[in-house]
Amino acid sequence: MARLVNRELAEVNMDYVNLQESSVRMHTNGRNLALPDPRRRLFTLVGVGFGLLCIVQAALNVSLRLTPSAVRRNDTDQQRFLTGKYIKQGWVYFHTSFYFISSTKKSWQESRKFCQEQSADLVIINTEEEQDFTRQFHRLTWIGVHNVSRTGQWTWVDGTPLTKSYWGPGEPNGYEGRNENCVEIRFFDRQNSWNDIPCEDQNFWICEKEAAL
Ligand code: MMA
Ligand code: CA
Repeated sequence: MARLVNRELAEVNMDYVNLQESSVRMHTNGRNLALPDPRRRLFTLVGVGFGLLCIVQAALNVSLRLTPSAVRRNDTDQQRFLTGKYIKQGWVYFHTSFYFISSTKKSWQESRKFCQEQSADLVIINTEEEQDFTRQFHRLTWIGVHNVSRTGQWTWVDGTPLTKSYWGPGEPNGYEGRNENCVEIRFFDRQNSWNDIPCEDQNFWICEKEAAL
């Protein structure tokens, strides 16, 4: 028993002595490192491994932020925010868009500016149902058609030319030589309800924001 203890003590001492010796050796080599070679190698490995993990994590962070699903999530957040805003402000939902029907009057340009400030634009009519929707309010209302640079080219506010139009009888006529370069819903009793009219006139207006819910 006593011998065993002694042997153990001796081994511990030897370890200690070896350790001292090697650190002294390393120190005298001028490298000033306190650990023996195998341990130093282990620490280096752990350090390099950790560094690599950090790089991988950083790369993942960057790439994840650019994935389509992350973009979709941001779009959805944005859409939810806008939807809440439109509902609170009394916009109405029809088919796949929100519409704002004004209760005050403005020029065509000012009306458009109002819509754009709400992330929307003056209404663009793509279907017969939408055309009927715009004339149910029985008011003179601006829609998103104008005569760009007075070339006689009637254009939607998104830049697309008219494919289907709903001009009233005898319209557009540039009445008595006037510059009638904007379009209003005027003959709301009939489906062909559009009239060209000076853009400076004061009218109600309809904004549209597409939002597939
Ligand atoms: C108004 C004006 C014109 C329109 C005619 C239709 C009198 O002028 O709105 O743009 O063409 O009415 O009668
Ligand atoms: Ca006219």
